[in-house]
Amino acid sequence: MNTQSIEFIRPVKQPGKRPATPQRWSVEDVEALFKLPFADLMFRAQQVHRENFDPNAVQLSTLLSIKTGGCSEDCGYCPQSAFHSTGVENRKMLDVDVVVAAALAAKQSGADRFCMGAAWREPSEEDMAGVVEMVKAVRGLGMETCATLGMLNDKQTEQLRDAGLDYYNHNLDTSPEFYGDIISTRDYQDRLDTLERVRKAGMHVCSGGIVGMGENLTQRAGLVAQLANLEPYPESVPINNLVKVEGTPLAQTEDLDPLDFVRTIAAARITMPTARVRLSAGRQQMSDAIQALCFLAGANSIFYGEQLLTTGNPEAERDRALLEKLGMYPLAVQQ
Ligand code: SAM
Ligand code: DTB
Ligand code: SF4
Repeated sequence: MNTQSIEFIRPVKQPGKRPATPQRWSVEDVEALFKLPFADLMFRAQQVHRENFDPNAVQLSTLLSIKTGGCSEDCGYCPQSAFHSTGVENRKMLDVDVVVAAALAAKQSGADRFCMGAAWREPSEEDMAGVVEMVKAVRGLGMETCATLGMLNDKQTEQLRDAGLDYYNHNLDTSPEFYGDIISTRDYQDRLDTLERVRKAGMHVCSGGIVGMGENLTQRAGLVAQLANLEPYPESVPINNLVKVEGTPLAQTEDLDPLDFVRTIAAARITMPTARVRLSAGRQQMSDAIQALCFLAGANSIFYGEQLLTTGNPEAERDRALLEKLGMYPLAVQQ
């Protein structure tokens, strides 16, 4: 056996170091990754993954929708937009004790991070008071906290940081070129500005996107390049496969070839070596085999629990069985 390859595949269990000068990626560079023979792409992704992480440990985040539906944005994929009739019931912000009970149940089920999502364009002052209480209480349970509340101003990022929020999720969603086909009520720069504020306040950035919305390969590569060129790139990168919800403008979009989804994960891993790449929405529609390929491609995080925000996710028991079958384990167990 070639000893050099053994050197390459030794897992490093303490990720977190980042290259002093991160590599800049052109859209063409990322496109070239997508066009590699599948085995070559997977090999490169595995090399990068194993240089930076224990390849068998998976981080588990549980999501809760703390405010559902009736959103004033027109995101074409989203069942919670007031522009689309999807049958999602509008629900006002949950009480703190309901959120804490859900977080505790998630912790007991094995999750290490709890992510609170709200169908807002941006939170109001009153909304922020409630969220701050939730973040403090969930942190008090010893879990990592994440929130996704829409656009934020400077004061709000500081409030969240002071409450102890570990991660703020705000997705770029797609490439700048395709963005206008999907959303018209806020622009790409608004998203970049919010990410910048989150970074400046000192919180970890969670930002990714959705594939399978009808974008072409260049546009898919464009999303990955945008994320990879953020300085620094996000600590957490959710890659969602579009969940097609009846009543949304994207409900009839043609399915993305599952291997192209796997390639997107691999490209994210190669271009953002120390990021946690999350195999996010769309797992309920995915076979175990494709999910296993995603882990091989460098995904090392999932949403864990029966529900995403308004749509379904695999049962926790099924996920535990899948991880066991693959010889993988939750990060919380490994620590
Ligand atoms: N309203 C806030 C915002 O948009 O920033 C936070 C919640 S929003 C639902 C969070 C993210 O969920 C979106 O940015 C999008 O990437 C993802 N998402 C929403 N609907 C989806 C769908 N049908 N399929 C896949 N991902 C979806
Ligand atoms: C992310 O990138 N995906 C999650 C989370 N961040 C907030 C949301 C997925 C939502 C899927 C559709 C739904 O359940 O409403
Ligand atoms: Fe609103 Fe967020 Fe859905 Fe867009 S993705 S419609 S901002 S809840």
